[in-house]
Amino acid sequence: KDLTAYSICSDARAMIKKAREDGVETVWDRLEEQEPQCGFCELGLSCRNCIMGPCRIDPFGNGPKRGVCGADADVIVARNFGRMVAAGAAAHSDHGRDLVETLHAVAQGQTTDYGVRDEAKLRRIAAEVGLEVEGKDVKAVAAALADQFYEDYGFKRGSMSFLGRVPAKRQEVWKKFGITPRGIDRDVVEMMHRTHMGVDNDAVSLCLHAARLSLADGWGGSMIATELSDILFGTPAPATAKVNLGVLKADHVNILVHGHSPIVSEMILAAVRDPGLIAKAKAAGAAGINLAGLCCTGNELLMRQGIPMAGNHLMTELAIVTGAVEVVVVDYQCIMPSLVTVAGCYHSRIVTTSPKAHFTGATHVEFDMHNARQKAIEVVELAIERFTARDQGRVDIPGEPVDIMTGFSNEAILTALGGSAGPLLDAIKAGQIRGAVAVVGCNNPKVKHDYQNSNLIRECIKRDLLVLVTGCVTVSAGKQGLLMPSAADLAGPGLSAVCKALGIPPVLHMGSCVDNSRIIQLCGMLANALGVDISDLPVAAAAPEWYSEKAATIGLYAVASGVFTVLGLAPPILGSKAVTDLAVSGLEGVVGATFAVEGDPVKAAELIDARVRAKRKALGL
Ligand code: BF8
Ligand code: SF4
Repeated sequence: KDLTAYSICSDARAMIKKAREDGVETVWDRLEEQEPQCGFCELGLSCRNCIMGPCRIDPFGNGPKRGVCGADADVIVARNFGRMVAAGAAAHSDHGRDLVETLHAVAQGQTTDYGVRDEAKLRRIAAEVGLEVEGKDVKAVAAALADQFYEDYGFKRGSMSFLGRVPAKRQEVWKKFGITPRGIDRDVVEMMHRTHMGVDNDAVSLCLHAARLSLADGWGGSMIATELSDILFGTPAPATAKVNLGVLKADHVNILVHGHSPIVSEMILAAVRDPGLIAKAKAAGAAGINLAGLCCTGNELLMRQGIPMAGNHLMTELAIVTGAVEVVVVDYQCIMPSLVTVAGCYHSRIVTTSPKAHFTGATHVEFDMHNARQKAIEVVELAIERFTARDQGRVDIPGEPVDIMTGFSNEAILTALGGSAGPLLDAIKAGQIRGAVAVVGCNNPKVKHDYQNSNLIRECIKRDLLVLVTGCVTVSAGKQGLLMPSAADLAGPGLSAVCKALGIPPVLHMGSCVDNSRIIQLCGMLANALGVDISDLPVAAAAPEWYSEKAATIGLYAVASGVFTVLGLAPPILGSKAVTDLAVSGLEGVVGATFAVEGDPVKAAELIDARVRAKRKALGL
């Protein structure tokens, strides 16, 4: 295949070419080897939940219509989808749990490596969730907040902490259909229970519980991860940074952080700024130490610290192919096991840091609350040692970095608007901004890298729709120049004028994937300000190039919160007409929003535009 078939990005294409020359296998090669992929699995019609199976349902011919236990296509598809959503919620929420544990350790004085960087936010959040803050010192407030969040994970008596952010009308909807989330771990575990052979054998019942558990993530685990990351590491504020593989520096020790949690990456950042280590790097012949991010842990450092982004999901192998990366430090999630193999083709090392995420062949340097600063120093020392083994003749860093603007937390957005959502609502009412669209999620080698992500954004801003990005879409947008105020020239006249007046881009970077919780919180604030439900707002979401279980969970909590969501690739549910009908139409009558599946960015934008038009009309706008 021609290189242009793989990616719209020149840095990606250059490194795919180099990978071939260097004999390095990439994700695209392995996808090709897997093709044709299993049609039963693609449709969600295979089941291996027990060892009377594995079973598969024949969707067309005269083959079996039931598994050995008697489960039909609807039940098998719904069970599989339910487990997918549970896995995604578990991933986000377990990441959030690490932050609760860190806050707890800070409160108990068990760590000096971490602390509370945004005390005002700590106090504000603690008061919001009903805790007494007056006259208490920071450690006491932190202790109480950590305890309260621990309960959100487990056997919660009473309402989960952040459900007060959910508009009253939305809460009524959840109550009516029995999908108010009750506890993060509880709802995830219950899905594992329900999908054991012989428990929940009704597709609608399974799908409703999937919705409930996704809400436990969006308004629970992910939201806790976001808010505690801000409290511990600082609430993001607008800043500029740089993106693409050009952020690597040929004469520097290059360290990449990859994964999701800021707990490890923030310590690596502190270590690369250590004058003693910089001196060591210089003594080893480097001009300095350069840190850049990949994927969501990259987003965490980008949002708060302005650290450059080297790439998104499909760029992770290619970053190593530059030959200029000494160490990739990873925590968890979305880290392809292949990275160890790719690193082995160069002088690079993959350093794993979490007791939850070991990779055979990687260097394991386990981080915990008590040793993190010291371990980060060891990792940087390893990178300096690796620099001395680098073959400069194999180094090729493609392209010039592109400028991006970042840091749009809700706090920052409200500040930019002068303190309240009022001006945003006025612009929406006046039709200057017709609506808002969250374009989020991943890359997937099944579709051309960054094509759908960036073109859907272009189509939305053209239609005066403000775009909010998180996760790997951040990099897709950033590399195309869409995260700079100058991109206002590509927007429709109304959005363009608002952006120019405020000096902001038409595409706002709101963080990592757990930070999609910022977006639903913003939706809740807008709905409350108008006295309506989230499903009444002229808003939508899209995950054009999604690949992960986490993205399925995000999509479902968006829909269950009332936000119409367009997926660029179909989830594995098409083997059940009942589940598919529910997803693309039936849910409208339940939660006031549905999914749509559309891979063409123009058509996807038209679907979103139609939704925005209908919602504006219903609001009398
Ligand atoms: O949580 S966007 S590829 S890195 S899953 Fe993964 Fe997808 Fe990237 Fe972040 Ni989100
Ligand atoms: Fe087959 Fe039923 Fe067991 Fe699934 S749960 S593997 S359909 S027997």
